[in-house]
Amino acid sequence: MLRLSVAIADTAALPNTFVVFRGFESSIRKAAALGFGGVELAVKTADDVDRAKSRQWLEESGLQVSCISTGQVYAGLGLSFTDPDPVRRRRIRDIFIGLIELAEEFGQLINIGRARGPIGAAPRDEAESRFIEMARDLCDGAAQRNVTLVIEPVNRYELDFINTLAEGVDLIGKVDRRNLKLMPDVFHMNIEDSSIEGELIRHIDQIAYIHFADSNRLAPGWGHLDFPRLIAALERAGYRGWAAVEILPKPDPDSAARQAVQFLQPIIKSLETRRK
Ligand code: LER
Ligand code: MN
Repeated sequence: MLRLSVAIADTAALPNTFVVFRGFESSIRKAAALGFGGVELAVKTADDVDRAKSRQWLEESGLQVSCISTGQVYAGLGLSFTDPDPVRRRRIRDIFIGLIELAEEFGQLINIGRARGPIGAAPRDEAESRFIEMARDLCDGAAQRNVTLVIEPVNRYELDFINTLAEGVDLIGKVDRRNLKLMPDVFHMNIEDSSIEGELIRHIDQIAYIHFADSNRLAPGWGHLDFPRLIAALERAGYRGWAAVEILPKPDPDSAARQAVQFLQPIIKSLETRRK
C-alpha cells in the first residue's frame, strides 16, 4: 500500500525551495493532523536539521521521514555532481556525506534531483563520468549506513541531464550500485515520458520513491493527470513505497495539502479494500 508524505523545509529555507510547508515543527504537526504518514525534508546541508528536536516532533506526531531532498544544494548553493571544478565537487561530496549520516537516522533515502547537475557546455560523456564517479563513491559510503540514493528524472526546462525514466535507468546501470535507485516525479513524467503508467510499470523494479503533483504542479485532482489510473498501476505492480506530494503551495499551503490528502487517500483506500 502506497504511503503519503508531504515536502517540507525549515523557515530559513530560500524562497525558491520547492515545498508545501515551512518550519519543521509546525509542518510536522500540520502534516500529521491532515493525515499524511510522512514528511520529506528539503535541506541545504545536514546542519539545517536539529536531530534531537526533530526526533521528538516526529515521535509526538507519529510521522516518519520519507526522504531527505537536496534541490537546495543546487538551487541555493549552486553545487552539483557534474561541476567541472574539482574543489566544488569536493564540497558537494562533503555535504552529501553529511546528508547520508542524517538519512541513516531519518528515512534512509536521499534524492538526487537537480543536484546531479547539468551537462551544460561539457561533452556529455565528461559530465556523465563525473556523475558516475561521484555516485559510486557516495553509494559505497551510504551502503554502510543502509542508505539508498534515488535519482529523479526532471523535465527539460529545468535540466538537460536525465529527463526520462529510461535515461535514469540507463545511468543507474552504468553506476552499478545496488543502493542507487529511480525516483519518478509524475509531473516531470507528464512532460517527458511516452506513457506515465507504462513507464512506471516497465521500471518498477528500480523505483524506490515517487513524487506526486498534478499536470500543473498543483495538488492532485486540480490538474488533468489520471491519478486513479496511475495509482492502480503502481498498486498492481506491487509498489509499496512512499508517494511524496511535492506541489505548489497554492492557493495556500493548507488548502493545497488538504486537497492532496482528501483526493488521494480515498483512491489508495479503495484499491486496498479491493485487494483484501
Ligand atoms: C524536485 O523534486 C523537482 O521535482 C524539481 O522540479 C524542483 O524544481
Ligand atoms: Mn520532484
